[in-house]
Amino acid sequence: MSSELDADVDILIVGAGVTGIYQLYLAREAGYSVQLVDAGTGVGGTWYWNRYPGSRYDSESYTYGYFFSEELFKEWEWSEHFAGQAENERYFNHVVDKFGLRRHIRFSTRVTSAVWGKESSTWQVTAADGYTARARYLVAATGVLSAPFYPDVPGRESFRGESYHTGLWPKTEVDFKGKRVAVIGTGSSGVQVIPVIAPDVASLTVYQRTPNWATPLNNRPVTPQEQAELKAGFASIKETVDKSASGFLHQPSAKMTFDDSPEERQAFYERTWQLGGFGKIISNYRDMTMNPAANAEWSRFVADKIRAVVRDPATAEKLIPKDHGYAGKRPPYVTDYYEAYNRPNVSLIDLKETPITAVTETGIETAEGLREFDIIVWATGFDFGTGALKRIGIVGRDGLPLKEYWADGPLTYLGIMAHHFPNFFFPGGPHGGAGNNPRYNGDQSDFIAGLLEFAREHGHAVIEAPKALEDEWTTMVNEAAYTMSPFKELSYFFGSNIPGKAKAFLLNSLGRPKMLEMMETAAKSDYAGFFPG
Ligand code: N01
Repeated sequence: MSSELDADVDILIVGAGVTGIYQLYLAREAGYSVQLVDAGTGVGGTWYWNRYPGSRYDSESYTYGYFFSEELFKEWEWSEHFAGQAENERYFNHVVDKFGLRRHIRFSTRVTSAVWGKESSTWQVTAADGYTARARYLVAATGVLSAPFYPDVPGRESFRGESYHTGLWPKTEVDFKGKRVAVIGTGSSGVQVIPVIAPDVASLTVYQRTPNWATPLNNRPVTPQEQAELKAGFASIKETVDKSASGFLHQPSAKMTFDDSPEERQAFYERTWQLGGFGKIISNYRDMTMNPAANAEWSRFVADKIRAVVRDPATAEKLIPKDHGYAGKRPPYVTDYYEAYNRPNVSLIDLKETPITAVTETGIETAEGLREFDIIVWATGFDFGTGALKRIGIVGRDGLPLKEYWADGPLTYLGIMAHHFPNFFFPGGPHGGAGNNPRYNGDQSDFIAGLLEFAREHGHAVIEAPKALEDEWTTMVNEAAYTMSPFKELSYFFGSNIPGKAKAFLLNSLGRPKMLEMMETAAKSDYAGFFPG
């Protein structure tokens, strides 16, 4: 090791979330020297940072963990079908300890710059605390929902009470008992936190700009019989998620919306309502997301469910989305969310009617006046997809900053690599997945491991995504954004929630099988074009 450097390794991984941990495992198994760094003080990524009350999976727990070890799958018993943050964090700690990975991880290390050195063909990495490292390969497993977003509200910093962002929740417990609380934002985070804190607080004021189509998560404990079935079913569960378009266990329905009579449709919708999480999209009528008339039918059904729960009709109408149908934005899955609005201590402010004008020392001001609070919860989301990658100061070949290369939106090969950025990989980044993220991200990590192995065997020091392949993938995902994706341009999947951000699609809606097919094609061609010089 060089005397001036803290680490001089084959592979430096940034991020100790689900993807980074798996990439670390693969690197260590392949015999590379490897260092993983993370800004936090513990592992878990999303499940380390988002520790707000109510934070939990809305994908089935056993499909969201790892499948690389049958022993791990069988020994870890998820207590609920949709496990909570604390359990998810325990799981990642268990994985890291079981496979002896912790000693490769350096915490409290926030990377501030990573510069490609042409002469040495290595990355020079620097962190905020002065840490420096050199690595042949740099893997940014920094996640898509890891750069928290605060809206630019005048006076935000002046608030003298407690203030928290759901994505940067403190490790110490926040005491909501008897407090006057504001929650700003009703995305998946806001709608999880609201019903959990509502019974404790003196008052809860929800500031909603746009309502979302929240439907029941239908969570419940995993019974001992189900535990046994999960263990016995490892191979078939793995096969099902591997073959599914989005990496889930839910199976698509064979039917179209208008194949059924209105009565049959109502009965089908009621059955679909009982499914867990994303079952309401995947196992709905096949045309529910892409046929506007079909989408309107299901959206009407959901709107009626909201009206049936929320006792005040005016509040119910405010909670029903009017600017997009179901799945036009990423829908949240909830437990007792709409019920919370029936409590006398919960009120809803519609920001379309009365926008926030300022945050003051004591509260939040809208056109209707000032409301005073003890705690403000900012559930205002993230700079999705590219936010974290653009913040870590990556500078590629010829001094090109990634931020500049992606000014108009990401350009990627399979959501893994970018031309101009040799020996740099970002599994779990933009253009990678749309569905069960750990499955897609794991595929990307496997692809990277295969590519590195090939380069090692054949003596290639530099790997770079060919421009033609990057163009091909970027064009494909951008076209599929309009032909295969239910998400509309108002969704943060197009960057629309961040003022000034280029409007560009940040997911891959082509499906997991297509990505796997293209990976296989690259491997079969011996990664033709990937080794310049
Ligand atoms: O963020 P969001 P999130 N003034 O962007 C509002 C995953 N996740 O953290 O819609 C007032 O969805 C904004 O309003 P609008 C999941 O993928 C998963 O909730 O822009 N309000 C919106 O209501 C999810 O999709 C789970 O009009 C402002 C909210 O803030 C993703 O993370 C749980 C505002 C942001 O919603 C992000 O969810 C939680 C402003 N200036 C999260 N700016 C699981 O269940 C923004 N808002 C696994």
